[in-house]
Amino acid sequence: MVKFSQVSEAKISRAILEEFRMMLSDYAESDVIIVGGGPSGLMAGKRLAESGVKTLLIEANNYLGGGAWMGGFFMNTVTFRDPAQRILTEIGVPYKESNPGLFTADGPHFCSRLIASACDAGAKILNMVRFEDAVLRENDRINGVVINWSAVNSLPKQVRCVDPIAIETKVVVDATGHDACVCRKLSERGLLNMKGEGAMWVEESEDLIVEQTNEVHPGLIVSGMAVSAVYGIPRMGPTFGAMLYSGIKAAEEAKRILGSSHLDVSEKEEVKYE
Ligand code: 48F
Repeated sequence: MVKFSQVSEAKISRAILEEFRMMLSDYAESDVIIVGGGPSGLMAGKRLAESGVKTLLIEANNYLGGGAWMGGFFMNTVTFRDPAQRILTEIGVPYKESNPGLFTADGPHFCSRLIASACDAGAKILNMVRFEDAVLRENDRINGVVINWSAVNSLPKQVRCVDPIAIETKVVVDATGHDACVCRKLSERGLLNMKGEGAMWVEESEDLIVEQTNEVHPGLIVSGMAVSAVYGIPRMGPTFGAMLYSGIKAAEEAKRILGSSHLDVSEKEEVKYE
């Protein structure tokens, strides 16, 4: 029979509080904040954290994986076009070739492996936390994000006005999918032009989305389907290769910006987090 160690309720509560406090305190300043934990955000998080970049991913839902759990039409088989099967091999997802150059995998297996690889690489996650607004500095450069618990939106009106908090970073990645929430906030302020998503055309869409994954505004990179919302690129439906390669390109762009960055966020006091 298994016999668990004797640990009181208070100790369990304190362990949670301490760990979470240390994490949030440490990640109040990071190198990169990725908003959105769908396939493109997770892939970007994996590649950045693997390179030693201090990366925080913010996700409004309690679960990560975005639209990739269910594929299309609530059918949880997801598709990938060549060469995206190479990434499936990299993260350990079994797949089949159903047509030349077209691969299928199980959505839940794909999502869970992708989440695990971002976490294994060292990306930190804040789930049930919603991006509300950008922090802007000189010349409107993005310098952080304003966040609040997602549940705040469901509170009665008299307490819904609870103030959010802001956290700082050198680079933000908008990986919020079709909504492109970060870009939309800048667009509302007249700082960014958004064309809106184009109609479905997979063969055009995938290549263009990866090609156009770039820094859309100083300090802000757009990744995944958010690219389509910004540039008017056709949508693609339930095929996910471009989300992975867009995430990889977003990570490369972020590293390029960090390489040329003269900001001093990481020079501030480091809080130890083990
Ligand atoms: O939608 P999502 O999966 O975006 P993606 O990574 O991939 C798109 C595909 O799933 C699919 C497609 C092509 O294959 O057409 O749709 O570009 O993941 C976006 C994530 O961002 C979260 C949202 O809950 C989802 O998990 N998100 C959206 N708004 C916010 C947010 C917000 N304001 N704050 C935090 N997270």
